[in-house]
Amino acid sequence: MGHAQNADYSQRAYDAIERQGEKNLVTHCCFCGMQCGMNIRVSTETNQVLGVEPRYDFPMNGGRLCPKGVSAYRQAEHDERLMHPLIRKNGELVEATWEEALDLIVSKIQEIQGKYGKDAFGIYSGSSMTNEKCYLVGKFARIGLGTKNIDYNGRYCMSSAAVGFNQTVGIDRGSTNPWSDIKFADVLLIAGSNTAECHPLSMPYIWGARDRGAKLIVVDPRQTKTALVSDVHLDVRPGTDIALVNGLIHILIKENMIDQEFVQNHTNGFEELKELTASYTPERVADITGVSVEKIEAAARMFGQAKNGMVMFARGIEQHSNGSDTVSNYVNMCLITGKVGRKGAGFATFTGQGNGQGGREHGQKTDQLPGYRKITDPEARAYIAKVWGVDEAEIPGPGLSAFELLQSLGEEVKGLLLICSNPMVSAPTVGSVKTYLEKLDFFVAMDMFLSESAELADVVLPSTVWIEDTGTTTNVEGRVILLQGLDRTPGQSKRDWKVLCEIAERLGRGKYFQYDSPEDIFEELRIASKDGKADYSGITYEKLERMQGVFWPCPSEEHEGTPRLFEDKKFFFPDGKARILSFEYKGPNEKVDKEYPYILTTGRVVYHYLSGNQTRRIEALRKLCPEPYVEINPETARKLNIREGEMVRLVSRRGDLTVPARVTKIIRPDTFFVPYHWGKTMAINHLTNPALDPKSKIPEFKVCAVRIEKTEQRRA
Ligand SMILES: Nc1nc2c(c(=O)[nH]1)N[C@H]1C(S)=C(S)[C@@H](COP(=O)(O)OP(=O)(O)OC[C@H]3O[C@@H](n4cnc5c(=O)[nH]c(N)nc54)[C@H](O)[C@@H]3O)O[C@H]1N2
Ligand SMILES: Nc1nc2c(c(=O)[nH]1)N[C@H]1C(S)=C(S)[C@@H](COP(=O)(O)OP(=O)(O)OC[C@H]3O[C@@H](n4cnc5c(=O)[nH]c(N)nc54)[C@H](O)[C@@H]3O)O[C@H]1N2
Ligand code: SF4
Ligand SMILES: [Mo]
Repeated sequence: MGHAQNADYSQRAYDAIERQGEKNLVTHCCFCGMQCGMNIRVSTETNQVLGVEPRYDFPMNGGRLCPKGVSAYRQAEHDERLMHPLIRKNGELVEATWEEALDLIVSKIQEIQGKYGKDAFGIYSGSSMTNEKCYLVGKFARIGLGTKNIDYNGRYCMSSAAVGFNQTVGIDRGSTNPWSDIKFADVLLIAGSNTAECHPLSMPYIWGARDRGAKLIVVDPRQTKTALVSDVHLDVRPGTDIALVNGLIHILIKENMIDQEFVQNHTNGFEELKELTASYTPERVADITGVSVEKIEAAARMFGQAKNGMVMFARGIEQHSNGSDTVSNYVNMCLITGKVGRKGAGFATFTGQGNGQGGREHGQKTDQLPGYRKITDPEARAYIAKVWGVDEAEIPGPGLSAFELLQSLGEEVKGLLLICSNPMVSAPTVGSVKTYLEKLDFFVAMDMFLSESAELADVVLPSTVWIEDTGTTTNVEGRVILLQGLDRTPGQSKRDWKVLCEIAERLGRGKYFQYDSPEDIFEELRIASKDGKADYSGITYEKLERMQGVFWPCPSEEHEGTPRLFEDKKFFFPDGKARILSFEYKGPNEKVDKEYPYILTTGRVVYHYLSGNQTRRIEALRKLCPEPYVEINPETARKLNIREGEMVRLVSRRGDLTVPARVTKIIRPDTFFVPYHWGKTMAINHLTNPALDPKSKIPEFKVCAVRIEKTEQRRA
């Protein structure tokens, strides 16, 4: 990543290159929450996708793309794209017509719901879809199928951040500030985020702050590329962040680095925090976290003495059985030092999926209705019932969360529609997930490539790729943006939203699903979100195009949107005050012991995206990173007599995986790291712990106990 002088490119005039015989489709990357702007180059003659160039006019990425971004377009003409519906006949998936496929789906839905009740048909969806599709799938579940059992992959991703923000500041917008604010911070504390690999185009913003003299503190058990350039790297033992933050707060209080005025007037709960953290002395915290006293003190002072600063975090602190509370504790650092509501002062989670933000606002979550409304709130139910034109009693209550939904397959839930997720790679204990899926009476999957999960389905429906889908997403900043779709559906592929509407039609629920375009759906979403926390009612497609996106809340057409939250220091509780909550350190659900003496943590590499079903098919990316591996500290490797490249077997209480060793000093000696982008015999999720955070229901992907064995064996 180049060293940018200035991360704010919005002033720069730039026109897309015009080439003969080509047109440019103005859109955004389908991968991470940065939602970088790109022009897709399309042949005017054949409508084929030819290539891509970054957009200079979109302020987030100003003329840059990361390795995944530059190759994402290669999905469009990929020869492995699904081009026909598939139906399982005599054990094999064979080509079928839409008529056959939809008839079968509808008859199975009716049969299962007739026999076992409405909730026996479930939906498991995903946040790589546009807001329009996420909204529609939530509505389809509730009043198309009448089931309470819908949840989505964001449960594994953004759910702890959501609970943490809601319980502390009363609203869940991933970032309090626009990204252009980052450069005004005097200190950045980045915890559990491999920013350089997972949100690469955030790095120019961090460089922007560094250019102005900002200090950088990174909390990560690994010396990631981001930690490498930090002033202080707190190389924390996985699962101990609550203790670490208590230790930092202890020093901030002891050395009078608290913003008394802010705490007094705009928060509740400080005295309890002071009392609880009193026993978290630097020595005790060093013992728990494995981080030295000197580094803990240096970081606390660096953060406390800076006027402006931001705390930013990601799944490294969130995918834990106490992930929600860890988020709240990190936010406490900003609250007690008054670093909120200004340029360069605030907090953010790095939103994971492209639409990880919007996807958690409009009703894909089982406990939620559009506009970030609670499905149990009578007023919210009455309002949405009116928008949808149904009786309130027709809207079911909350159902099962994502992993619980998988566990219920074959029991409470007998039929499943999987759309935009690949749990056979991404869910914990993938071995048992296979067993659950096989217990289903009927399983239909919608994807553009045959994923490890779709392979097990009774019916597979061919979706379009994102380039062919018009719609909006909401990026890491809370900025709603418009993606233009190409007018084509190769082979027999079909847009997801149309498929849902057609199934609804056949179920006799068509009158609730009359849309001619994604914009029609968005117009309904605007109304459905009105006066909700995530209020999109003032946003139109025209405005999105004109303004390079609009930050929610945006309650009226005249309103310009809300780039920065809490400028008025009002938090979303009746008394307007933020809630400082305090947390005792308990540690991860599974602790190391004699039999399983090492910690395993899992995550990502820059070249692959999530379950890998998209990026593993792109040759350029596959070549750069063809298989998983395990990072082992040289000291540990020496002790165990493991050499670089040798095959080792990692074993947890739930499963095992054989991978080559990568001996590297970037990782702590007590910890191993394995990336999770592969399935079947290459899936690290055979080992991970399905223990859930009781508040957010996120699985503890970031810590489990393992042992390691040398093996001569290659993988099967
Ligand atoms: N290249 C790439 N980019 C992506 C994605 C992708 O798959 N590939 N996925 C997108 C999505 S959906 C997401 S959710 C984000 C994820 O983005 P990140 O959360 O940044 O990615 P991870 O690799 O899961 O984990 C981040 C870091 O957490 C550290 N970590 C592990 N355990 C702990 C702990 O206990 N405490 C602390 N402080 N740190 C810990 C790991 O060492 C790792 O460096 O990335 C998005 N961007
Ligand atoms: N061990 C471990 N496991 C993890 C994590 C971890 O850090 N460690 N991270 C977790 C996180 S943060 C996440 S977000 C999950 C993600 O896990 P998954 O939800 O499995 O991720 P994807 O690979 O994005 O799956 C999306 C699937 O839908 C398809 N798809 C993409 N776009 C569309 C669309 O518009 N329509 C349709 N119909 N299909 C589409 C893709 O081809 C792909 O097969 O993994 C989680 N699992
Ligand atoms: S940083 Fe994220 S949005 Fe930008 S090009 Fe890379 S994957 Fe795409
Ligand atoms: Mo994610």
